[in-house]
Amino acid sequence: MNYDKIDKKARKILQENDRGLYTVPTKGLYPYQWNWDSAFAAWGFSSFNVRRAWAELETLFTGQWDNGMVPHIVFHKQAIGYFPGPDVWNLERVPHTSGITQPPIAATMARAVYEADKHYGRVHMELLFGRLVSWHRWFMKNRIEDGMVVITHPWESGRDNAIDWDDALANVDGSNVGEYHRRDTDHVDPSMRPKKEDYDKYLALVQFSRDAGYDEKVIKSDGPFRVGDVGMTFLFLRACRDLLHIAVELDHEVDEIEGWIKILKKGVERHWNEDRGHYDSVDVRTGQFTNSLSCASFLCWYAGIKDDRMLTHYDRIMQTVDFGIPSNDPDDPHFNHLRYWRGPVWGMFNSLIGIGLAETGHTVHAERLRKRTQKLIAEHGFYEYFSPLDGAPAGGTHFTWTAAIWLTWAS
Ligand code: 9WN
Repeated sequence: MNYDKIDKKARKILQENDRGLYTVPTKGLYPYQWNWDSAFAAWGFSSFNVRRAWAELETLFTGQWDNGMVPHIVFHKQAIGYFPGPDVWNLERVPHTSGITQPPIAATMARAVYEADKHYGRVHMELLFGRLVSWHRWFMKNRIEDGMVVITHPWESGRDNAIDWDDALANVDGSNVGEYHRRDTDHVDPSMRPKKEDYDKYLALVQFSRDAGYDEKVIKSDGPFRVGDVGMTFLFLRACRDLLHIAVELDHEVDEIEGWIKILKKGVERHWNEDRGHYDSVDVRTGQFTNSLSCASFLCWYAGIKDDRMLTHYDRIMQTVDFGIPSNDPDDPHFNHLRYWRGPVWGMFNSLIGIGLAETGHTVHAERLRKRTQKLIAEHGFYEYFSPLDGAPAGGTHFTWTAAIWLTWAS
């Protein structure tokens, strides 16, 4: 296979999705700047245009709120084709944003961009550092319970309709949200997207937060959905470690960040579901585990946790499917190989799991995952996600983060 051609195609996708100073995840389906997609985009750009990579991160932080929160979408410019848009979130600030956050991987990707060219990146890293610290401080102040990162909306996890959230969503009433027109199913086969009953609940949660004036105290005391997301905890722990590394490099205070890492390591222990023998999310309203083994549980290594207990599950799952790692355990009765976060394999998730495996000494596992992901993308294209059973492409096409991880990790 001629990888030069595919490399070129990957760069072309980033350029096509480039809106000047930010990148859309893909044309049509997602016409705005998404938080963690942009962090992946910056990583991708860093392989051939470091300058553009910094612009991506800096534009994302123009959406940062005064309290430090970095929203999951920044609506720089009105676009059709996506629901819910800025009018639904109803926030006064400019640029318009959504009112929830997303996995905080920006510090991790900023470190990667910085390391691609330290000479050029030094001043950019200096400027972004304080903003990253204030976002992380927002998490520590508002979203940590028992050391776990709590999400208040499934969209915050980045794994919207994961099986993990099913039980917790039973507490959300979606029956009074009124009429609305979804746009995602205009672009993608509805059988590959969340169901209507899920969307009703997503909207009910948006309306709840909006009516609460996005007040974190009210959301914590009265919010109908609050889950300690194992993926968020691992990614945030990783990001805090990267932030610490940056702080040392730039000669900044480290005590506060070291304190965060200590707390999050305790959270990792709380995520261990002894009965099922794997890391799991926790419904903090009830204290119950979600009893769901998803791709997020395998981020333990990326978070720097040296834990061979997860390898047994990893090996079993990889033997069951052709292309791992699926977003949910195929042995789960709710597994669906094409429905979004309930089974499909996501290249960007593989890159994080693979890096974690390599860093913790599981080099054979890591290399196998990288090679399988390479084959998946080379043979099927730069799709949003794929069936783990046969690699069939699904969701959006010409996808930014799939192109980004091809350039930085998979190829
Ligand atoms: C809601 C953009 C985003 C990703 C998420 C993915 C999906 C949005 C949606 O697309 O979520 O934020 O409308 O489905 O689940 O991880 O950031 O690619």
